[in-house]
Amino acid sequence: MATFSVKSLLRLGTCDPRLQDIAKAALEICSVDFGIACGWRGEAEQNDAVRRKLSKTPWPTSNHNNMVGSEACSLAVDVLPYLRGRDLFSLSDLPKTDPNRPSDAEIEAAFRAVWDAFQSVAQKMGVRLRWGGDWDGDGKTRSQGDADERFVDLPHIEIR
Ligand SMILES: [Ca+2]
Ligand SMILES: [Zn+2]
Repeated sequence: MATFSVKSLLRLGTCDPRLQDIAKAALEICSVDFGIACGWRGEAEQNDAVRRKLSKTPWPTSNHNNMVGSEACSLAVDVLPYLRGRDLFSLSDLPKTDPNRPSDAEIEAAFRAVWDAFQSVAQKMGVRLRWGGDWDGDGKTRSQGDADERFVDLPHIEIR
């Protein structure tokens, strides 16, 4: 049985309970192993993400900032696939000449596999999700020719 690491579980624990259930069920059926890079973000973390161009929405307008009362209840999760036993963020940081670096197509395929698993679980649960690789939900990413996808955020999955 596939399980998340303690770190991933802590991050997932800051998310809307529906997202937690979907992520756990998605891990069981996904063709690639993955962890949770981010759930809820506080003010400093959110504004830092905007500065680093990882997010476009300043605190408190991101779905990563959602709260219910005083409790974190992120409506978005950032996933982190593993390829060949290493996490994709560290792999994609490798120089292009490094033979261990996956191609851009491999990287996108890994994120899409995680998205497909989330989507398949969510549809059965009747929850509508949106993926940061295909914001308009037409099935196409920017690399597949969808010029409307101006902000590519492959790790990001949110509740609509
Ligand atoms: Ca699209
Ligand atoms: Zn995100």
